[in-house]
Amino acid sequence: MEADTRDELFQQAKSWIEEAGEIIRDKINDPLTIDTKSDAKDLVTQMDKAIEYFFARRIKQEYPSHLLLSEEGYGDEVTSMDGTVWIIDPIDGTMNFVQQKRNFAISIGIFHDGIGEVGLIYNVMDDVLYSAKKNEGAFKNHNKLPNLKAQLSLDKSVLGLNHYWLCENRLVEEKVMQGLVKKVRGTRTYGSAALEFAYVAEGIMDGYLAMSLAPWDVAAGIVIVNEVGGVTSTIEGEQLDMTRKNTVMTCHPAIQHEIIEDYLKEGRK
Ligand code: 2AM
Ligand code: CA
Ligand code: CA
Ligand code: CA
Repeated sequence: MEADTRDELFQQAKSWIEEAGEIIRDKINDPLTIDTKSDAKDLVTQMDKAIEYFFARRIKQEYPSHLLLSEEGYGDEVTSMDGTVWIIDPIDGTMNFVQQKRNFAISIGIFHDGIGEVGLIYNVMDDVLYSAKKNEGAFKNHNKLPNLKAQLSLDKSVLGLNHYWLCENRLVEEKVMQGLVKKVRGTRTYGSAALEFAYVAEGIMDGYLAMSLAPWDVAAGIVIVNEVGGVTSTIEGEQLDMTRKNTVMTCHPAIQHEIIEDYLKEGRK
């Protein structure tokens, strides 16, 4: 993608994300209609849908040739990453939105022919925007984020993990996760995958692992983390497939190999 096209898309997405954030803040104390999706803990509100619709309408009008890959049904059926694809989660951390009225984000990644060009993660209630353009660094509001620190060992790392890692799965049965959480300095759970990516980019967490995330949970985060020297892959070390769900690990490059080879990889020694 040409640099001026990337700039234009970035400016447009930034102005829309700020506008959408203002709508959410204005209505944060309005009564909520809360529905469930795949199970009783998988929540969606009318705000998730309204904000996604806000973006879908604008993108279709302004960029009719672009595709939208998004969570709540106003997007396109995206089966390939050819062309320009906006990957949007209107509210990432819906449970936090419902329970806490904070700690949620709007996440926008713009990919072109499979390459992440623009990433925006907006912590709406704190009015903090994490952003990046490919090859131009990452920012927290107007401040450029420094590259991740030069050195890091796993025993000094803080990892983002959620409770799903405690439930029945191969890594718990084989006592792998127990080994990993004992090895690291600490673990944290924030409840918004997008914000956890942003915190890895900011260097206040060193990694974040998730068992199953959709493209809209990770698209913006991948671009932002990449710009400060972080890396993102599946928990087996493979590249993510942006057309479907993946296991995900984003982290400081110094700990990636050890976590995958010594802990997560199927059939590790
Ligand atoms: P969401 O709030 O947009 O649904 C919570 O740990 C994180 O995982 C959030 O980023 C949440 O995104 C995401 N997530 C992905 N799939 C989920 C599911 N089926 N149920 C709840 N959260 C899910
Ligand atoms: Ca959801
Ligand atoms: Ca999400
Ligand atoms: Ca969502």
